[in-house]
Amino acid sequence: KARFNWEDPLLLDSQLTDDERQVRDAARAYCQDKLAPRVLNAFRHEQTDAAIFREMGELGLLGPTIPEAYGGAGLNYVCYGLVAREVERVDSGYRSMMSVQSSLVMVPIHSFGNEATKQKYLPKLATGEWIGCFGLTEPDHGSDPGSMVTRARKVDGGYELSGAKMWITNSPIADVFVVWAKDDGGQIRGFVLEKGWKGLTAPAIHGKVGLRASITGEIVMDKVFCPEENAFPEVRGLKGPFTCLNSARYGIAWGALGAAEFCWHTALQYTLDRKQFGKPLAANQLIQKKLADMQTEITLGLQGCLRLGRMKDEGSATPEITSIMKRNSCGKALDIARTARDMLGGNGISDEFGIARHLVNLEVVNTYEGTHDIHALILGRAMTGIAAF
Ligand code: TGC
Ligand code: FAD
Repeated sequence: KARFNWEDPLLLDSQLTDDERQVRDAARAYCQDKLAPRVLNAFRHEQTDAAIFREMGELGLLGPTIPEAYGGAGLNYVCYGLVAREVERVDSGYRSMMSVQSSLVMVPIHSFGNEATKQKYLPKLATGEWIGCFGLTEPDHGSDPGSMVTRARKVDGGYELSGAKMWITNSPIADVFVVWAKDDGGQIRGFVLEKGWKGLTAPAIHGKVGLRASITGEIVMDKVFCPEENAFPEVRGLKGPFTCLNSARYGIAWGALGAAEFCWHTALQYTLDRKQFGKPLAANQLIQKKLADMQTEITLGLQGCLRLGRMKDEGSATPEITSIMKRNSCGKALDIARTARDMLGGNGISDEFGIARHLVNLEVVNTYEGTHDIHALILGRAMTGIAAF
């Protein structure tokens, strides 16, 4: 007789290959042994530990889908998603650090860079020796990056970049900057800049109430010279940055549910342990309904993520499906974190229990890489043919 597995009702585990399970288990062991013990301090004191990049690099967690010839692990997208889920189970900030490096820096260099650029940057980004960041958002252009005002003026031997990018993960500690700017003809192009180039600075943004373990900053470019070979030769328009976002949004879809799983499991254990009115909180119908809602949304969401991963691996995924999954995972994870916070009562407010940290992190995750509503509009356009942006 089949037995109900409350933690994995649709038996996701059994739908993975042995290799995928191995990657998942290795990532889980690293995250629980090395990241979980650091996160409380990192979040409390807004400290980003750059050593994490090298640790992740050693395990092959940076650019996992990039071919081995360029230093990547050559894994499939399902593995990438499973890793994101494990990292974000500990903290969305750590997943942010990893996914920017992997999807938003290594993917564009691999997809759009010339051979010399790939050889120069990818191996060092894969080991974590170099840290990367991705500059698309500007102070006045977030959901509408097509209106960016950063300019790349053609000069002898290359381009001169001027402008400012805002809310950029990793930028203050980055060695490599993938930035998007409009050329003289008004077309969006991608450029790879390096720390220390004249006119390039990346001041940190302090005082974030979420994602405090992951440093965020600006990118300020005052006539930064970028040689021709560091401009992506072919890609033009928003297709460039959005190709990277398709990969990063997919990782977020898995990751947010990892954070939600942490909140669900913590709320379950807490309500089993804590007694009020002479019985465990878990003995109340209202509590059990909340737990069942969490279980249902996480189970369905993870199954959708796995399906999207398989579609990416077989080449049938579309950006719209990614919007469905990114939007659903973030919105549901945020609801779950809020409910779990409530179920822990006063302790839910303490950073010691991790729930409030996940809650404020997920507020960010629900906003970046396309807000919840922007993804609804992408889907609305796909159904109606009407762009309502
Ligand atoms: P639209 O007309 O829709 O498209 C313009 C061109 O881009 C192409 N395109 C895509 N290509 C590949 N993948 C996708 N997902 C694509 N989406 C669009 C499209 O085919 C078209 O190509 P072409 O050849 O015809 O020119 O452009 P729009 O200006 O109307 O776009 C509107 C909208 C809302 C879809 C878009 O701007 C959007 O998604 N806005 C959200 C902005 C966003 O996601 N920003 C993310 C910044 S990076 C970040 O947040 C990193 S946080 C990371 C972390 O810390 O983990
Ligand atoms: P806005 O675009 O001003 O949106 C504000 C509100 O208006 C939202 O609710 C939005 O849904 C809504 N809205 C906007 N347009 C419409 C419309 N047409 N119809 C209905 N509602 C609308 N960016 C990068 O490029 N690289 C990074 O590494 C990066 N990391 C980040 C890290 C953090 C911690 C944060 C907070 C942000 C990061 N971002 C990054 C930026 C992020 O992608 C943007 O914040 C996001 O795209 C939203 O843009 P915005 O903040 O300008 O909000």
